[in-house]
Amino acid sequence: MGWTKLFSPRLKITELLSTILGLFVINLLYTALHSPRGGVVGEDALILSGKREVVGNLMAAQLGDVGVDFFSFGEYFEARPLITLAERGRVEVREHAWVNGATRRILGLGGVEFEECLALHGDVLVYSLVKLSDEPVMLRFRGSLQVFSWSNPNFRKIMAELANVSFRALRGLGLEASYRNTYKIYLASTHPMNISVRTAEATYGIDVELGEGKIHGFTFVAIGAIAGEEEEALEKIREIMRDPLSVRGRKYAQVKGMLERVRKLGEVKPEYALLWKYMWYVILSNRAHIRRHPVLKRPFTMPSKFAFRHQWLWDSAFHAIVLSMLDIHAAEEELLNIFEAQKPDGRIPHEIFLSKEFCKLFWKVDDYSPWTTQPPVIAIAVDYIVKRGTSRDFVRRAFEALDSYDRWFRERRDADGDQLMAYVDYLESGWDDSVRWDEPIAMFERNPEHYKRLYGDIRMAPVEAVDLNCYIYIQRRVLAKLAEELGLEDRAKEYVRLAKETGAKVREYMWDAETGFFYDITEEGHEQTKVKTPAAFVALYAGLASKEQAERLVEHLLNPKEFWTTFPLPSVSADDPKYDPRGYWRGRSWLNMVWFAYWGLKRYGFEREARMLAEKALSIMSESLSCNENYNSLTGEPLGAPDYGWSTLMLDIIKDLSEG
Ligand SMILES: [Ca+2]
Repeated sequence: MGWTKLFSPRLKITELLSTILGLFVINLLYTALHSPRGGVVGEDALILSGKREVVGNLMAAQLGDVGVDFFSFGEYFEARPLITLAERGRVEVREHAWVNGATRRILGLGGVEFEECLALHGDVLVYSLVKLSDEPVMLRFRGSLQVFSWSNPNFRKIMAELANVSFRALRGLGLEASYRNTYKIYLASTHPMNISVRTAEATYGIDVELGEGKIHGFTFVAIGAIAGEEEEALEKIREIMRDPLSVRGRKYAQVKGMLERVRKLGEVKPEYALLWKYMWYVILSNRAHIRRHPVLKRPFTMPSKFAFRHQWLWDSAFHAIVLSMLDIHAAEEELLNIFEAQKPDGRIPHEIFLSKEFCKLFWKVDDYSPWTTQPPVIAIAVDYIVKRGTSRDFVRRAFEALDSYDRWFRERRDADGDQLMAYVDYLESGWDDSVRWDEPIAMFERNPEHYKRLYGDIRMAPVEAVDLNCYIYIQRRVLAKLAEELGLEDRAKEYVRLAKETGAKVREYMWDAETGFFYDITEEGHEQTKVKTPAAFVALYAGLASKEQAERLVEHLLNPKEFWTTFPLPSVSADDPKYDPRGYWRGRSWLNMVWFAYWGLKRYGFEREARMLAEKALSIMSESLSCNENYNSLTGEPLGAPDYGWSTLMLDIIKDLSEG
């Protein structure tokens, strides 16, 4: 295999020269592209100053002070840190630019200047540090690779056992780790790695001596592979060690290609131009493709490669809505995995894990999906795909999937048969920790046997939620349209009737005239829970509110004491005693709710209010140049996962604002 030659402590001089020449060219390119304030200069370049995150296919990484603080490879492996200096010294960041998905910094370490680059393309990560000063220097690095833990280190050993994880030091090469003998990862370095292996983790130290002159560098590579393709992976490592900048070149080209496609959508308002480009980068970069996965057969979008690394039902519906603006095929793919995962009883599952072992550990279910569903917003995405032009095959496939899904709701989420569906699990609601579920969970805990008799699998007293039933109403309207398109007149009539029934019940039971708001109700007894949340504004989106009800809802929406906070639409009204501006679904703001409210307002003719709402959210996102999972509703601070998929729903709104 010739490992000794490949991983000799120093790169050969010819290789170094080509590296340096490459760096020189790239430096010129940077100088040409990089404006001092980090704005966009080149038409097809996305340049952000100070951004630390890079993503590939299953890989994601985040820069630390020096090196890579955070790294993950699907739901298989992670590292904190992947590579960093063993001893903390004074680090001076002299330049930091993120260009088309790769980072480059000029660092001063104890007076010596280095150029540091991090790039990720596909399942290949390259980190390099090249000395720009003359004096010789000795650097000591350390790093690690661990079994993926989903933020619970206690899971590591269990997962290592469930998935037959192994770590192996390869003489002269570096480290090999294997997950279920299927997904593999290789770590390699230009300088020898001193590796120690434990059950669920490997750690390593690397001594890097860089001699006099400017041509010395250190390169660290991580490559993902699949069983049977180990040789190809090792060959790739050899190639990259010869030409580390090739990975960055491929990343540039990939992102440039994305931005060229986006350009065809036309211009948007100048104040949103940079955010627009960046959010397109986010939604397109979050796409992933897993080989040899029995359910995730097509590419799909991860909500965030930094926190949520598999496919979720309602996230994917939102992703499909955004993707349908640019690429109908990608939007269809987003839903086809989900249709494929549909269970024989009609349930479309909540999520599809990359790791079956993790699903088992978290949900106690021996499958890639748990026993729950998620907010049924797929029909909304299907409607967008149909409107923006799809095939008859897709229409038929979507009708079949949604038809049996709706039947499943009737059979399994409507114990009292009133055509108002119930959430029976807080995670199923998508609003995981919401104040809405505090009382239903307490009710369940007081008498679990009673509820188990009604529903079997259940973790809170059944709630006929306002948003859920608006979604069901819309789903039935969409099903009626699809049936009509397929020439199924009777089915179309049936769904029109079912939609009417659900719609009428939402109006009858969920509206409270005294406070002028829509509330969730308990399934047993139909009592309103009186927790004010933006779920009520979905009634505007669905068109279920009367004109008078809409006016009263808008008063709540525009009230700074309720929903008109710094970042609008907190997940519970700011006058609720449990409101916490940083609380997860207990006061943070989420962009999918802004999207529903925006189109809901427009539907009732509140054009000015819709624009004000969008501008309030967009100004904070533009200012911080962020597309986070959620925001502190009081301060506007970006929270949760960075580069979050459904927050790109704001692309749909930017387009509308720019055309209007
Ligand atoms: Ca019911």
